[in-house]
Amino acid sequence: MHIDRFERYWIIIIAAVLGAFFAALVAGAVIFGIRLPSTPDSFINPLGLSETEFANPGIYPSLTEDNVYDAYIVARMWRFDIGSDEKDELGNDIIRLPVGARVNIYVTSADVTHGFLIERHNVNVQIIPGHVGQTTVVFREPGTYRLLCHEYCGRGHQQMHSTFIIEEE
Ligand SMILES: [Cu+2]
Repeated sequence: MHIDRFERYWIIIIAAVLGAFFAALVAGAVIFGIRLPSTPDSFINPLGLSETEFANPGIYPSLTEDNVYDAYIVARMWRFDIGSDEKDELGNDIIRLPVGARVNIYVTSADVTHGFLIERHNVNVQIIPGHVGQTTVVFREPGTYRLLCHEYCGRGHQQMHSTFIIEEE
């Protein structure tokens, strides 16, 4: 079969571009751990959170593993309830954890759709009332990281954030 010289070049270029896209997809999934949003892990009645594991929001150390925590977080207009006694000047929770902490996050909303993003970490969850969002974060570097609501949720949205302070042991 005869293929014209320029047509052959174009076939090679297109094959190379498709190969680069596929390599980026594989690298994103394998190296950077990027996953598509999946269906929620469980459903919950947003009006009856007081009868669920979200009745007492907080960060609870794992009973079996060192420096592993389970976090139950309720987003509501316009704050994240993480059960911390330490607050910033706006009344938002401040969480202190040791460096290397692995946190299994369970988050739900008591009212409207919120966002859940921890800066400089691979955490970006949409919080939908009635759904339980689940993700895991490992704080490898000491520092101060904000947790932000990044979905517009009403007139107090811009003050809806919390702070993780990761400390050297
Ligand atoms: Cu918001």
